[in-house]
This record gives sequence, structure tokens and C-alpha cells, in this order.
Amino acid sequence: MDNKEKIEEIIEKMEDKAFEIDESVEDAAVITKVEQEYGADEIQVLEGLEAVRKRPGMYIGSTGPRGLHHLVYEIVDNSIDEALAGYCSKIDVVIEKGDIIRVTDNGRGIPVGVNSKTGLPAVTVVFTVLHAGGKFGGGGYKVSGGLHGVGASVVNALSEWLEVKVCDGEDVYFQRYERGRIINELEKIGKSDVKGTEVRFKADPEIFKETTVYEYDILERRLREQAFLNAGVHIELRDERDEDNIIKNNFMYEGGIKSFVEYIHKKRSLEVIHPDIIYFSARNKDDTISVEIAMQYNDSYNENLLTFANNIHTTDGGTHEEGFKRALTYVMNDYARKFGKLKDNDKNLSGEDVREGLTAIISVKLKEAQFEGQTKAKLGNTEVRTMVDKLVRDKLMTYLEENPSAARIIFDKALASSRAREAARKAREQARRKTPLESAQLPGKLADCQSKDPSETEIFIVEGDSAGGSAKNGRDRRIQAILPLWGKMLNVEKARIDKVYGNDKLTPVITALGTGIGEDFDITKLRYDKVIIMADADVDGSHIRTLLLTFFFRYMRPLIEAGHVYIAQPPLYRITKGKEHRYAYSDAQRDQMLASIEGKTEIQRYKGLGEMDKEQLWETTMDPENRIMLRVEMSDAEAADETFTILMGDKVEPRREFIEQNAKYVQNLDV
Ligand code: TSJ
Repeated sequence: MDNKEKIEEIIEKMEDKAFEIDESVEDAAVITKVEQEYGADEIQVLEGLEAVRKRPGMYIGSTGPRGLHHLVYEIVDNSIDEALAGYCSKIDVVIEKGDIIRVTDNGRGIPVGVNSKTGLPAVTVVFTVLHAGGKFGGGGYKVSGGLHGVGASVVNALSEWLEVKVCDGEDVYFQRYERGRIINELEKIGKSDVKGTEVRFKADPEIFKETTVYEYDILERRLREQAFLNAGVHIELRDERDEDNIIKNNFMYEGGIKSFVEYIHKKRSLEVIHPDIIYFSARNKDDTISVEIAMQYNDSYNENLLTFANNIHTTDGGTHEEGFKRALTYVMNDYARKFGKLKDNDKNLSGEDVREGLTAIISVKLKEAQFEGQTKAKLGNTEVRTMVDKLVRDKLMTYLEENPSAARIIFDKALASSRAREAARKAREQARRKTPLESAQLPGKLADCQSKDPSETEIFIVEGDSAGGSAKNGRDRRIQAILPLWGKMLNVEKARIDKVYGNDKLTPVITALGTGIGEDFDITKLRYDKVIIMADADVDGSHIRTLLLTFFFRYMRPLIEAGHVYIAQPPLYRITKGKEHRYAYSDAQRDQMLASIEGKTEIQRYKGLGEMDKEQLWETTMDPENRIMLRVEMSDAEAADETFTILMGDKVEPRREFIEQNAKYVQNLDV
């Protein structure tokens, strides 16, 4: 096939893909037009990208910091695809002065040939036709998809400007766009014998109103993760914003997801209990699905299972996770029976027992990934469940038989977990028998609401007694309940599930919500529709948020998955002018307000919830008509969990880092 044919095939594939996506969406019509009246179709192309600028959230999830960082991932994903196809070995990501992003790879270069249908070079199509970028194969897997797998044209539409340079081993081509509009035709600007693609862009402050400043740590985390998931790909990240302090990291892991498991254990200073990282992989017959699993147990009591589909972190799990869990429980029990570790009248080990202290990564790559759920972070393909289940059943049994000493250590741990859980269950049952009226057990500190209809009620979990007082007096007592938190923080990391029940900070939360925890969790017993964490915007407040999110993440995960958990946003400032006052919830909003108000103003900075009286607290933070609340997503809870581990760990250095990281993490909750 000559080059021209190849390009035409690529464009055809892209267009097919565009039609497949959803014919009901606005831009599908646009693409149809492009096909029909090829030639002068620039106007139609612009209309397509205008749709992105009108409703950016539809394409990148949010226009907050999360969406901003997403732009970088969208571009880098294309280079990773090129690496997976076997044509690219190095990817550079640079944050230049002024928060300009530059991504360079040494791949084949985006094709520059003109397509006879559109009259445009392929590279121009990639950047100006919606759904075109990154959606085509060319060997390897299509690693786009998920929530935001929308490609280069969306990044282009949301950039103040974007420049692309392509080297095909002979000529250097260049094109510039501003807010998605072509500024110059693709032009040759020089000669070069190397190949590759370079994209530079500046996120548009008109779209990303909150901020266009990147956080190194967020990019570092995601790029490191991508390097783990794509073994052997070399990614370099460099921060050149401060020329006196250039920061850089190189990520390249020949061990792939095995290195990922090792890294997690090192970072969290967790002690492993057997030497090898257990690793399995498989591909299906027609090579449309690949599965990789890496796992190892540590001496903590927590499960840390990270799942990915097409390099996208599936925070809500899905079929790959289900297959893994089912097979792991099956194999461990099967083995235990076979080797007499469980006697005939012993109970089976539960899923929680066999996952206690387990760190595992599951990465699947497949041609037609289906992502489900509200956040599109759950894998739906049923054939993956069967495949992962079979892989683990086949290979794990063999591993255990061939590695008896590791097998013994793993079983002893699961057995200990099973016994602790059983003891805890008995203790709970006894406690219940003493007070048969479940409702009589509600915690003393809870100021419950009048309504008993869980579809309309809310519970505010409030740190501090003085804020609790204002909240109690200021609330809508018909539907709003207040639970003040007090008592010492529990080290959930080191405690087993049975310890959670005795804890004076968490027990009231468990009884107030009514659902139970762990495998006993029952969402139909939930007593409130919204569980709202209300804490100060300071370090102590972020500790309590981290504790609660970690607790929910570990023991009441479906509560977060179903979107019941929220974080209240109290204002940071009150701006008074004469008799009027307004509230600002961020520094940027304060500055904006001050700029728009003429005359003398007074600013009060709230240091804590306790400084607000009941009317102020109601008006700013609790009134369903006026308040701002953040809904917690699984990724937020997972981040809290990680932070919590570091906070509670033995090492001082990570703890210091935490204080900084945690402040950021709270900011980044732009749900
Ligand atoms: F899409 C993009 F613009 F965002 C982007 C794409 C950004 C960056 C930094 C790199 C890339 C990119 C695309 N790197 N490498 C490629 N490769 C291709 O587009 C390509 C080249 C040749 C062939 C072929 O079949 O000959 C196929 C493809 C997909």
C-alpha cells in the first residue's frame, strides 16, 4: 500500500468511527456535511468545534483543574498509542513558562498527506474534526474510550492556541490554530532526518476560568501510572516554569504492572509477606482482549485493588474486577479444602478474607471497551469477566501448588482474617441482643431530622462542637440531621474491621447511617439520601475529611459509588458593603467580587465553621437552594485513602509531604 492509500484508509476509518459513535449527537451531522461537500468545508469543521467550546464539560468532564489536566492526557494518549503500535520509544512532556504544555514523541509523525475527500491533510483533520483524533487503530489497541477519550480536536477547541510540528524523516511541517480555528495552512518549515510529532498548546482561560495552572504532582502521578501500564515506554516529565528550579522525572518500567505493585508497597512503606509478585497474563484467540494481573500480599489489613481498562483507571471496577474477585475466592477455598487447611465443618473464607492485605493491579486492553455508569468508570464487557476468571482459576492454583511456602503464609493470613471477622460478628450480635430496638441505638449526639423518608433526608457530619451547635440551630429540622464528631482519630490502616466497631468516632457514623459495614453493608437500610461532610477549610478539617472518606472508601464503598457522599463548601470570605453582604468561596471569587463592587468594602475571613452564626451557616452552606456542595467520586475517595495511609504511616518524610499534598487534594475536588 502506498502512503496516499494508507492516509485515505486512516481517514476513512476515522470517519467510520465518527459515524459509529452516536448519530444523535450534534456533531455527527457536521461530519456528514464534511463528507458530502468536501472542499470548502472549513465552516462546518468550525461548527463542530464550537459545540465543544459551548459545552466543554460534555467532552472533558469539567472545566476545573481536573479537566485542565485532562487536556494533557488526551494528547499524551496518542503518543502512547504510537508506542504500543511499536513505532515510538520516548515521550517528553514539558510544562513551559506560562503553563504551556509541550508533548513530543519520536514516532512516525501524524500523517500529513492530503485526503481526496476532505481536501485536508490528515493532521489537520485530526485537530479540527470532532472524534477523529486517536480513534483509529494502525496496529496495537485503540487505547481511547472511557469518559473522555475524545482526542486532539477537543484539546484544540479548548486551547487559546495550539501548534503542531510533524517530522516525517525528511520535512518538518507546521500548523497553528487558535481556539480551534486554522491560522495557517499546513506548511513546510524546514528539513530534518528524524521522525516524530510535537504539540504545544495553551489552555484557554476563557474556558478554564478557575485556573490554567498545572500541578506537577497530578501530571507526575498519571504519567507514572501510564508508564507502569505500558511496560517499556519511556516518558519524561519536566517542569520548566521556574528556570532556576527545573524539576523532572523519568518513568520507564520494564516490569510493567509488577513494578506498579512494588512501587505501591515501597511508597506506603508496607511490608510484603512473600517474596514474589505473582503475575499472570493472557490473550484471547483472535487477539482482541489482553489481560494482565500482578498481585502480592502485605502485612496490613487493607485491600488495594486497582483496575484498568485500556489504560483508563476504572475506579468503579466492572467485569474485570468481578472475574478476579470471584476466581480468587474460589481458588483459595478450593486449595484450602484440598490441602486440609479448612476442615469439613469450617466455614468458607470470604472475599474480604482472601483480599486482606492484598495489593493487585488488573489491566485489560480490548478492542471495543464498554464503559458504564454515571462516571463511565466501570467496565461492562461480560466476556472480560469470563476471561479474567478463567485466567486466575488456571494459573493461581498452579502457582500455589508450586510455591508452598508463599501459599502457607497467604493462607495463614486469610484464616486469621476469617477468625477475626467471625469474632467481630459474634460480638456484634451479642451487642444487638442487648438492645433489640435498632432505632433505640441511634447515637446520643445525633440531632435527627423529623422526616423518616430516606429519599429526602440529609445528614451533616460536623467536626467540632461549636459548629455542631450552629448547625443544629440553623438547619431545616424536617429533613436535615446533624451528627457532631468527637473523640480520637482511629488508625484505620492498622486496625481490622472489628476495631472499627469499637471506635468512638466512627461508631456513631455507622449507627446513624444504618447500613452496616463491609460485607454486611446494605444500602437499602441507608437512613439519609445525602451524607454531607462539613469541616473547616484548614489542616484539621482536611484530616477529618480524609478520615471519613477513607472509612467510606474501605467499609461503605457502594455509598460513594451510588453518589450519596458530599463535601459541604463553607465560604472563605464575607464581603460587606454598607448593609449588603456577599460570600466568596475561593480567593479568585473574592478578587472578582472586590473588583466588581465600587466604594468601601469590608472583608471578613472565616477561619472555621465555628465563626459563623446559625443564620450565616444556613445561608451559605446548608440551604439546599443556595449552597455549593461537591459530590465525592470514587477517585476522590481513593486519593483520600492513599493520603490517609501516608498520614498514618510510620515515616516522617511522607507525612510532611502529606500536609502539602492534602491541601491540594481538597482543592482538586472539582466535581
Ligand atoms: F493526536 C495528537 F495530535 F494529539 C497527537 C498525536 C499528539 C502527539 C504528541 C503525537 C501524536 C502522534 C500520532 N504520534 N504519533 C502518531 N502517529 C500517527 O498518527 C500515525 C502515523 C502513521 C500511521 C501509518 O499507518 O502510517 C498511522 C498513525 C496513526
